[in-house]
Amino acid sequence: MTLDLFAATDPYQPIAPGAMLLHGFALADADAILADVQAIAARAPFRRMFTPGGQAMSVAMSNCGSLGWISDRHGYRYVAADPDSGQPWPPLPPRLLRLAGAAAERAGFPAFVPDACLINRYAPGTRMSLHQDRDEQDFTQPIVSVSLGLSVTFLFGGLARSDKAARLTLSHGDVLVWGGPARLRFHGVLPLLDGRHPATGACRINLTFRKAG
Ligand code: MD3
Ligand code: FE
Repeated sequence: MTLDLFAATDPYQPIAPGAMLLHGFALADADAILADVQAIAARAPFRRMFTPGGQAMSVAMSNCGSLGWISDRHGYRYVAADPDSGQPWPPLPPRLLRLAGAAAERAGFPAFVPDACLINRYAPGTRMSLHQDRDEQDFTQPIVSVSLGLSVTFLFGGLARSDKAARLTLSHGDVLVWGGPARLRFHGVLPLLDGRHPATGACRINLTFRKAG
């Protein structure tokens, strides 16, 4: 047998029970996804939402799908219409539905059909503090996240806020799937560093696909 000194490490790695990093899984679709995001943002523009405490979040957000996540002084929740326009959120493009389903299946969650896609846009300096995603109805459903553009340091903690968080770099085309025992882990991202990416310019785009209703 010959030793393969150039063997690549497996691009699809479990990072915790129930959590899988699919490195580069969305790379081939990246430009098409970004075109979809632009079309969505033309109808449901990115905006900074307010926390229930009255602080503007630093991340700019939009949504597509039959439900969209919002935050305002009344709290966090999913709604069928964009509060800025009164119109339904733009539909989830079939390409995005297929990508999210394929990633979930690859990570061991077959038959994932999201009804909500939250789109986060990070400018340099923008961060997301440690939180849990618990506004969805059914925690047996996974969450699929797609990272595009500038890389960021992602923090993944445990089930208690005080658990020490591990760090992971998320780069253009990476897909993360969180389900099972990882579904309620605390997570966040460090402030985005200055930079430019050929696909997005000076920003990072993250899409999270959820079965919210
Ligand atoms: C771990 N977004 O939108 S994506 C969020 O990069 C959110 O924009 C971050 O956290 C971002 O809620 C992180 C990775 C991610 C998404 C959902 C998770 C990790 C998760 C849900 C449970 C556990
Ligand atoms: Fe989250």
